[in-house]
Amino acid sequence: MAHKELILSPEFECMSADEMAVLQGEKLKKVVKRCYENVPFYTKKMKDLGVEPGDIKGIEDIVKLPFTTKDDLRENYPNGLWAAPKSEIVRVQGTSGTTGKLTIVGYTQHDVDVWGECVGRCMTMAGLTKEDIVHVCYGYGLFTGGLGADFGAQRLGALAIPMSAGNTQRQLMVMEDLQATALMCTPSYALNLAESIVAAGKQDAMKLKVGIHGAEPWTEEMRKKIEDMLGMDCYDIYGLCEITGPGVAQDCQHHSGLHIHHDFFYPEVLDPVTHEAVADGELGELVFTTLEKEGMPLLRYRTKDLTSMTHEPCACGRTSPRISKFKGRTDDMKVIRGVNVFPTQVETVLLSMGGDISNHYLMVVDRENNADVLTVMVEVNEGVFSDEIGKLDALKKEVGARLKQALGISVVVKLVEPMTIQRSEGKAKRVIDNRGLN
Ligand code: DLL
Repeated sequence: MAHKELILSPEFECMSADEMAVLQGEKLKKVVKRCYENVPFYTKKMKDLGVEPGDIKGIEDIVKLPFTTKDDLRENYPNGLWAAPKSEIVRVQGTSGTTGKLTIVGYTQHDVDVWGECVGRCMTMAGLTKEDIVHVCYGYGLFTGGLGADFGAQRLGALAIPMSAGNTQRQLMVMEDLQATALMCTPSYALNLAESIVAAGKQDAMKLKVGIHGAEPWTEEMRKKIEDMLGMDCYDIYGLCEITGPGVAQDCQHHSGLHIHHDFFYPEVLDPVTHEAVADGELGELVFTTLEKEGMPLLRYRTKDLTSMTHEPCACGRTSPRISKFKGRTDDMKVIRGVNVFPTQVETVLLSMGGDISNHYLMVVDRENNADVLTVMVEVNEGVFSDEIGKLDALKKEVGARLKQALGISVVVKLVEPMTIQRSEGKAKRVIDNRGLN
């Protein structure tokens, strides 16, 4: 695309590898000392491993440090991992999950500023400037999506419209009246909004040119779909509340992987079982160490997100490592009859079929007579049901055959009428597992 690259903080985003390693090493020494001296959990973990802050001399020593898991966060709920006095904490954010114990993360003002810098870099990567009007439908609240987007817009001086999700007609009205140029929301909600905009015949009335979507896995096919429906360029933004929120990484205009802001978050991609680093290009679990956080710094936090990393230079000029689009989380991978299945695989098949197949699907896993059964419910266009029966059957067979080829297991396909599957306003629910495992 003919587009001048914009880089918000080139001194860091384009820093040479050698200089970056020195900077990361200095930051790591500080953050390890902070954890060791202020967080009893880390003092004990490091003592158990026989490691002291003085053993950390550079970034390569990161492998000496202990891991941190989601369970560690739960066990230290709500503030057992904070490394700053309460008076220095200016806000908390949390996980978007609605079940189980929340994960609460405390931020100092400096943490909030760094977060804004990261989202600001991402928005700049997507070509946004202070002239832009950003319609934000990520939820505002404990979930980091809404406020994160807002902090990024503030960093740029752009105008943020703090909508949160819901009430689609009102969303469309505000988007049109304020002539929003960018949309920030989950990809599933973007699709939901796109369908409403098309149904209302409002494509030409909207001025959207950029979409920044994340918080859930989505495929290239989904990106193309949203781009085609709304005539905008879509970007994939990644983050998690434990590390900062959105803004940990995002793809640039070359769309060849997500650039990690590695001056703030040091990434490792590890084999989830052996915990050894995997080679560039190989799939593994993403693990982060926050290099500058004050409120709740984390050492080697195991995200459960599966990706691969590359250190190859990118045409945009940024020198940061890039991670591939996420395949899913270790915990939304379903093992069905011994085969690993991700919702993103189903999405790729369905969205590439087009035609009468819509973009909405739901996977249901059951256990019948001791065997796993995967049912994929797929919405099809209205017309298919009124056509002769043969067409419906043929379509069902074709979807089944394509899914079987992609997943390696046979699937029960249920074609359902439009609007049968619940629309998402935040993170879409793609799988219902009725097997009662774990
Ligand atoms: O989802 C933060 C966020 C908000 C990211 C808005 C992007 C946009 P949590 O609720 O803590 O935080 O959920 C984090 O969501 O570990 C991934 O499994 C998943 N996730 C986030 N972004 C992406 C993405 C926010 N771009 C968890 N692609 C993470 C795939 C993503 N999965």
